[in-house]
Amino acid sequence: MPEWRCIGCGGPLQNTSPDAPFYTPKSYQEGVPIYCERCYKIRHYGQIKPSFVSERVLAETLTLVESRPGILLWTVDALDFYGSMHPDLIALSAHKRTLLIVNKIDVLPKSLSREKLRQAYLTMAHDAGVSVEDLVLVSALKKTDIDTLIERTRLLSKGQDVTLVGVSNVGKSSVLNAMLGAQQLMKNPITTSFEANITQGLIPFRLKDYTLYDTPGLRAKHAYRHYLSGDSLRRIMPFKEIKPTVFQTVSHRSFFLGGLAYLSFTDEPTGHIATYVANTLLVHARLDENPEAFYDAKVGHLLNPPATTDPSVPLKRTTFELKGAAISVFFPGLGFVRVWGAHAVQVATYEPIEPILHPGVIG
Ligand SMILES: Nc1nc2c(ncn2[C@@H]2O[C@H](COP(=O)(O)OP(=O)(O)OP(=O)(O)O)[C@@H](O)[C@H]2O)c(=O)[nH]1
Ligand SMILES: [Mg+2]
Repeated sequence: MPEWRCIGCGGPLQNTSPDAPFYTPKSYQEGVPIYCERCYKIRHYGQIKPSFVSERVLAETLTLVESRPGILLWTVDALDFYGSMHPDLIALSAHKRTLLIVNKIDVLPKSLSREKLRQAYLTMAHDAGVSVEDLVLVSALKKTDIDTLIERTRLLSKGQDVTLVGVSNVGKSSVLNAMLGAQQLMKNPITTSFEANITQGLIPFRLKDYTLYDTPGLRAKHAYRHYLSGDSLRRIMPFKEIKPTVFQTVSHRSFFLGGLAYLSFTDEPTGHIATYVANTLLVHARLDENPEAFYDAKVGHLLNPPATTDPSVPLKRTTFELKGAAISVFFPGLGFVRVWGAHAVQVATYEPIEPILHPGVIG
């Protein structure tokens, strides 16, 4: 029997041990696509079972992709560019032709100009050390610009293999489903979910001009999404267009992104900010230059997520000198806060998470 893999997640199917990974009660039939039980439960009941993919399997997948000729479609999340970065992919992009897909463009405010966004992402990619030959803004959810993506992919691949890569949850499988759907080939064959680590192995699709592969997402331990699941994860994920919250003054104030991070300003009579995070992540503003005690008392309750049941992760503080510039503070996994006219800000984040200062995508 040739290699028998689940069409939804790419895991190696077996029909002998119901409690072992990638079980199906069905039998092998040549050319018949079959889903493992885990995929079946995600697709029909939204029940998420743990991932079976180890760091070793992820590393082996990358080594395989690196060793074969072909191009990369590196998919990143439009709101979460820095949470979508990964050192192994930055290194891979240096010697593989790479088309950067900025997905989930539907969650950014519609008022932002496409051309300015394109330039801003090219600058962010360049500054992060990513080598890209081309960049396409898409929404797999709304099927925006999927035809453009298909055409650019065809031009860049010249018949060679095409592999979707990226950290978990950026929408690689959704992009692949959208590409297949736009060519009337198959309707959503690959399993997707708002939870992380859904795809479990390489999933090949032989198309007219090239073979297109989905891959398991790499783990982004430098981003909030890695530390949350269930309802808490759902609260930080934007499912529709975000409405920025504007605060006209920052003077002596602290701003809490749920209970996950905060920004604190001293005397800044001219400063103001706008927060670009999921609408469901409530931003709490407080006239208080010393937010630590308030945070400690309210985290998990008024300031949530995290829920009280989530693992507790200590915070660290970083101070940025802003000198009045218009700049964005990025919180990998959450989004960003645009700051205008402030001279300094103290930022508290989960300890493994590095806040990043960059001009970003807002003018
Ligand atoms: N708003 C929005 N959500 C999207 C879009 N594309 C994907 N999503 C959502 O993002 C989540 C993750 O999508 P997947 O396609 O499973 O992501 P993945 O990168 O394949 O994840 P892994 O298989 O775990 O690596 C799901 O909830 C999708 O519905 C998009 O264009 N816009
Ligand atoms: Mg996937």
